[in-house]
Amino acid sequence: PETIYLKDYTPFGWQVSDVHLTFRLAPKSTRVISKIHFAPNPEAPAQEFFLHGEDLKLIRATIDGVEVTPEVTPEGLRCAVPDGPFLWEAEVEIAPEDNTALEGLYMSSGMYCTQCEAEGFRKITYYPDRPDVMSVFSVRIEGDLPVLLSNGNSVDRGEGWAEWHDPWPKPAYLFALVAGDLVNFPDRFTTRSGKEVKLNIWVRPGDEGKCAFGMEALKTSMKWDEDAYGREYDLDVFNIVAVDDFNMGAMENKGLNIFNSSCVLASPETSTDGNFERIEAIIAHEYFHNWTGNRITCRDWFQLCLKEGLTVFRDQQFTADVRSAPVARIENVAQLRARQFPEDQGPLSHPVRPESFQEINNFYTATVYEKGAEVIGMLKTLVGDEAYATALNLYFDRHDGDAATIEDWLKVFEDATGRDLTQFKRWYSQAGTPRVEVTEDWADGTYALTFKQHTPPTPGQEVKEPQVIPMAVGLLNPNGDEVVPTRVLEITEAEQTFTFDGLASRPVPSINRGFSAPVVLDRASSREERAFLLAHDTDPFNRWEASRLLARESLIAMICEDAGPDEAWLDGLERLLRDRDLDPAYRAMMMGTPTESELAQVLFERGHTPDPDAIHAAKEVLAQVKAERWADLLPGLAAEGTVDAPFAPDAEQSGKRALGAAVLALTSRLDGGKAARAQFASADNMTLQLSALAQIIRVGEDAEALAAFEDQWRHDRLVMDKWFGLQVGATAPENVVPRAEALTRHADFDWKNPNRFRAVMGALAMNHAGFHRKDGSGYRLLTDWLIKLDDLNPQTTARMTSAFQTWKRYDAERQALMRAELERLQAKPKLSRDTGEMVARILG
Ligand code: BAL
Ligand code: ZN
Repeated sequence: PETIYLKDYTPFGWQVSDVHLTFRLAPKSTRVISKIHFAPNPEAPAQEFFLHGEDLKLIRATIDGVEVTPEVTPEGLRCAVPDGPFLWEAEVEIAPEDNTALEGLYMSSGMYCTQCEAEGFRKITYYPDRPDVMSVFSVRIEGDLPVLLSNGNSVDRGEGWAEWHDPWPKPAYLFALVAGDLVNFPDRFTTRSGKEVKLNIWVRPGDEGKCAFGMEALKTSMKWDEDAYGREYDLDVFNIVAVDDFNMGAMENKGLNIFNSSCVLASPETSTDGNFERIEAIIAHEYFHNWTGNRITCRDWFQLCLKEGLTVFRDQQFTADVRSAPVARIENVAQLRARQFPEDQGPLSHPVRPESFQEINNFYTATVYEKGAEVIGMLKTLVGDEAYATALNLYFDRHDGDAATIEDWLKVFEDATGRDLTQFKRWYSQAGTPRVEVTEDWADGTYALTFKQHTPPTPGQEVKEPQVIPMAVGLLNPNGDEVVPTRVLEITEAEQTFTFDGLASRPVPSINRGFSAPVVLDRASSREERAFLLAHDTDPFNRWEASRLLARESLIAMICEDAGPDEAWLDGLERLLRDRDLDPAYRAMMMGTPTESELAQVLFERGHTPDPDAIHAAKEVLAQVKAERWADLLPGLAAEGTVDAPFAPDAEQSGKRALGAAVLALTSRLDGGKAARAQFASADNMTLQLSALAQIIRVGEDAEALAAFEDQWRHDRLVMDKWFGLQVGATAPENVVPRAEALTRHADFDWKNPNRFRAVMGALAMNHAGFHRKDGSGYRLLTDWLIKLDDLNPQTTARMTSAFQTWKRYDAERQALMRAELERLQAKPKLSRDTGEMVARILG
């Protein structure tokens, strides 16, 4: 397959002023008629006229009304064209019902829908399918279905047809069409300048009762973007559609967002608090794209982080504002460490702005999204809130209607602040997680902190230059009082020292407060110091971090030295758990421990070969010790974790339920699951029902509860995804593969549905000790199914190969088993470009 390079960017040779599309819908033979006005692009070099097109049957094509016979290839068509402006008309036939890749126009449960980002539009008609070609679209849909939707504003409609017009020029990846037997959940929003906007959430009949939360989240997001960024909505209508078969979470098509139904439908009975929080964030994210992504889009796909990093940053700010800021920050960092760090520290490592790819779908990654957001957070920290706001206003003013680049983005900050961001830009070009070694000095009232930064080599990048690292630091005196409040140290050198004068005693530093930079800190600190920070740090993130490090080191000592759990840490944690002034959500987080995968990574970095069974066993012992040690404390905490009010999915109630769930996980180790069974029987919301079921599964005698759950929920696909996933995710390591295997034979294992496939296979890959069974059965089962899915859905298959990205951490036998499975996948006849690229990168 061809590799595409950022350095080869060339503008398209023509501009497109307007596009008229007519769709005559039929499952096996949809006709798409396009009329497109092209005019030579004065900014572009001379080139042949090439339109992208894949899996299309060309019926006819004309230029200025005269029939032409283009040269058609599997990737598109070439044609001789006039020197000046011309009208291109083409009619193609496509078969949405046969489109299992879920890219382009496809069918899901009888409804037509589209997914065009990144390069799906070329499966709809011949077109310059690249984000820098922006045009005004008019669409006519003809089909025997009650609801026919496309982007923009409704122009007119009648029985079996509808016409739409989107006045805002857009690239083809933001095109969308939906047609089906849908019902809507309507509302309205008045923008701050008084414009009335109709809002709709479109769902399959029967799902109307699951729209209210999403609608509230949408209205809150619209208001927040006005208040926080001064951005108003710009069409008469905003439509959201829920679709069952969807590769991603959701898609920001202009005026017609399409959502994986799991990311928009919610009710207390069927959704957990985690689902509610995620749905709120995704609705916000897609809505915020209207400005950061749609009004200002990307010049090319290498600039993906321009819209994704910024929009994730904005949705994280939103969540921090509408929920608890410290809890949100801890969740974001935990997510970054769980998903982005392994990517950045393994064979799939790539810069936030990649410089080459074979298949762009493989770069919708945690690095582009989450590290991309961290980079913007650092920029904001460096320039300050006010300058950030000025720069963003300049960005919107200067680039509205543009397909922009990272250079454009950084230039607005340079122009707004006078700063030179040349060195900062390395965050976009250098892959890998920087490691920062910290040493300190104390003499005559002066305290010195020395930082040495180093980024290990990553594929294709052996040598790294120093980056700009905003390091937020505070100092505490030995009594626990803060003597130097948070100060941002700007590290720019490979090694750099910062001093603090006039201190009465040697301070205890709190470093990288709020996780001001996405780096790994290497600092030799004592247990006592961490316990001190756990008790006294004023920065809630670092207080949590102190507990995390204590937990991690305790577990590592248990694994490597046969030590018992760290008593001092457990005492410190207990004091904190007893502190009723602390938010229950925060205390629930404090009760968490590092994931097994994270422990494996730390062991690997320290020169040990991680043993997944030993890691799992240590976590089990630790949980048992906590349960026994805190037997008296747990009932009180359980009471604090009980909600005595009608269900609300807000931060306060969900924090309490999170504490309740953390307590139940310990209690069930003392009572054999009795409390969990009682909670399961009486639960009137999914959060309680599922946290109870998880403990019942963990304890072991779960057949009755699983059957009852299935009986209760077999009609609900989204709830059944939880049922499929949990019994693989929560069971003992030795049961994981047999259970996953048995579930693939369940009548409702609809493996062509990405959510269902991910429920089982994702849970298998995420269960560390279960997936890494020494006999290789976990690797084999996953690969069997990836081989099967690749023919139908390359995108989802390719994403799931990342389960193998950490293969070099493990012992020689496991490495050989994983390599063999990757090679088996690689040898599959007709392996997709998506999966082929991923496997080759993982194998290195
Ligand atoms: N643009 C793809 C889905 C999302 O990031 O919102
Ligand atoms: Zn996005």
